[in-house]
Amino acid sequence: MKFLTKVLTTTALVAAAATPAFAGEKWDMPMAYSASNYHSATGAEFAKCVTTGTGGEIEIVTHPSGSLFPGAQIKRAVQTGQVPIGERLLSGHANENALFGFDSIPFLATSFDASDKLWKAAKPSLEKVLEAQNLTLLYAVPWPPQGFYFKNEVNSVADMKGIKFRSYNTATSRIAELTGMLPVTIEAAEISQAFATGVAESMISSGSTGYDRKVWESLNYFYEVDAWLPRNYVMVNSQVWSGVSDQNKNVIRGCAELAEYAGNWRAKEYTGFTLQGLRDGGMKVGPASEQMVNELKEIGVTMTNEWLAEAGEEGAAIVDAFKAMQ
Ligand code: PCA
Repeated sequence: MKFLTKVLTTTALVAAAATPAFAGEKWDMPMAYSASNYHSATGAEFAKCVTTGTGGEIEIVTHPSGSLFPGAQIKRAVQTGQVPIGERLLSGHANENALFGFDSIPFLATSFDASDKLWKAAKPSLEKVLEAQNLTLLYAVPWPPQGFYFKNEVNSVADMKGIKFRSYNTATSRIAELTGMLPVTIEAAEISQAFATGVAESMISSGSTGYDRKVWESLNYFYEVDAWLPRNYVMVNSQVWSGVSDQNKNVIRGCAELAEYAGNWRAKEYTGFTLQGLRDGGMKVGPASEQMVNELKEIGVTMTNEWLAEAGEEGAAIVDAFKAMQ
């Protein structure tokens, strides 16, 4: 007994000596997309930057691929303090408040440059909406332009009728309805299986997500439509944030700015790389037919009007501010 006490005491002393004088806080950071994706890589670097910059006072540990919380639950987990920080697709919340869908309006902002301007126009409104939900925005990074994936060749909206379509937000569900497809909401982490089992047979997304999920195993066509560039964002629980020292807040803000810059750069690099990856996987990658683009643009007008009606004056002000930057 005496011996055991001695061993335990010695072990405790050794353990105490091995840990730094100040035991830092550990922040688990759920992320929804695959570890190999640039959003996740950017998040991992951001985490490292914060851990180093705060001298270990705050250690961020990322959990990609929806391994800690699936995408649809991440915002709630951060809001309620189950985790202090997390990353999510911003437009994934458009069902709560139309303003979140500002970046998924078809054909409003179709390039990285335009998407950057649209983000600048929308950011103050979005920060306000998030703040009212106990969330502080840290940084946001776009996805590459969105195009259509299909199993078979599609040249017009009529060709889409009846196809099972994977959606990821309200805009993608609506586009399916307006093209006569059948929407089913599925997280990116689950799509390879959904396509393999036939639960879905098409989607709108970036070349990046198709590449990450190896969709060439099930699908054959990617049509570059450049419909919009949605955005992921990193949020921190506002109560947790207010408990962070000013010095560490500065470090985190600095790391967030770096992450946003690096993420944007990576998004552009990843666009061409992943489209080539789809080709190498055996897919036909190219622009959509003129007819299909024209028909989708008509649908875009309908969806723009619907969004403006839902998002009210604040939504209209975002679009006006964006247009004034052109
Ligand atoms: N990939 C994400 C959102 C947009 C994108 O390009 C997805 O498909 O879930």
